[in-house]
Amino acid sequence: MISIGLIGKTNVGKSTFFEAATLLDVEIANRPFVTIEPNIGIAYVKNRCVHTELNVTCNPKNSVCIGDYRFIPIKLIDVAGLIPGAHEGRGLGNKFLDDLRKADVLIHVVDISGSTNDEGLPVPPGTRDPEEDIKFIENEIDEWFYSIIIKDWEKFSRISDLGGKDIIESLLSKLSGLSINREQIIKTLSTTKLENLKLMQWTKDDIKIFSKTLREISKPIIIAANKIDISTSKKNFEKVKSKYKYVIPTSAESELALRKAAKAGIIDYIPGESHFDIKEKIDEKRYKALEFIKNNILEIYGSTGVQQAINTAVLDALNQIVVYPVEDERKYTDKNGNVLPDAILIKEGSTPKDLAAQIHSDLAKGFLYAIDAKKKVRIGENYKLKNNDVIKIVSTLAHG
Ligand SMILES: Nc1nc2c(ncn2[C@@H]2O[C@H](COP(=O)(O)OP(=O)(O)O)[C@@H](O)[C@H]2O)c(=O)[nH]1
Ligand SMILES: [Mg+2]
Repeated sequence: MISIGLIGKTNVGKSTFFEAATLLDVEIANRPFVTIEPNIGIAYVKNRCVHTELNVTCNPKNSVCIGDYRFIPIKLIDVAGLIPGAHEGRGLGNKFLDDLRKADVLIHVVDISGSTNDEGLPVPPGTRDPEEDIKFIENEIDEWFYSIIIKDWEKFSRISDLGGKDIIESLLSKLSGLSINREQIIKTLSTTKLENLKLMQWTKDDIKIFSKTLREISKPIIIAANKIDISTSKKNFEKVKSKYKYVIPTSAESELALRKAAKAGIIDYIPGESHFDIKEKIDEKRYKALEFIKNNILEIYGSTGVQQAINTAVLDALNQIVVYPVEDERKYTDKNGNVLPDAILIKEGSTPKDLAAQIHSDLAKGFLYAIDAKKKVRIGENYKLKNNDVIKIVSTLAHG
């Protein structure tokens, strides 16, 4: 399952973001996981459910359907607050870095209002330049990557080169604890043009550039410009948004308030939407709080941004699409008759065989061909899956 690490210094709203994103008042039928640690929870990618196209009613199993949207579980890790020097073990540095290893993508929660100083203490809004936080966190993570890669480099490179080993294989095993795959190493080597050099020939600068590029490729950072509801935020957000690839304005506190109100039955609200409806008579104070969110966040930014940050992390930065495997291509069901039971996140550019492998290794081993259930045609081995494809896999080895 895809893991997102929530990073940032103290007091920026990481735990609020975590609580909001993991609060979904529904049960998933076959949840194949339990919460192991308090800082790990299940959040969801939101994608228009293919049932809306096929005019059927779905019976989700591995995900949930709310209105027109499928919510697909991913792991969210609330990483311990970071302070400068964490890569050298300062503060909760080591715990922080352990949590980070498991993440495929990072959401950096920034207090964009500038009301938290470098040590994570409250200061008047507008005092702190949030861009400093963006730079410092990026630098901490890059330094950490570099420290892992440079460690024992001389010995490592000698053993690899003199042993005639493939440099991709060597790097892959050196970096095995960091959730890094072969493809990311290959991409990093070609981006940095180091692919034809022996490891022993790499200079310190080569290693530095390799580390930084690998970090960018293997753990991209989405910036959640949080506390966007505070008046000093807009100016800071405008300044930062053009400088970084992914910057999403968020109000974690507002998203938490809306999800709690929805859970209590006070409003109708689908996470990530630009509107909500008040269902029952509420007191003046509550009404004002909801009006504030409507006028100052939803109507200006289109949503509270929490769902959008997660979607951007998974669908844009990690390039995932959603595909629905089925056993019966006419009824779009599994073998128990559940319509569109599973929504699978898979990398864009994947083939039906990749999909089979992701579901079960046996299914891939015995792979014969696949059927596009929407068009009722056979698709070849080189077919590139598209978002919201419904696919039947025909294999000599069944699974389950
Ligand atoms: N105004 C505003 N305050 C927020 C927002 N998100 C979190 N906070 C507040 O910021 C403080 C720190 O939040 P917390 O989630 O504990 O931060 P963490 O230390 O990064 O986990 C708390 O008082 C939150 O209520 C937001 O979107 N807007
Ligand atoms: Mg916290």
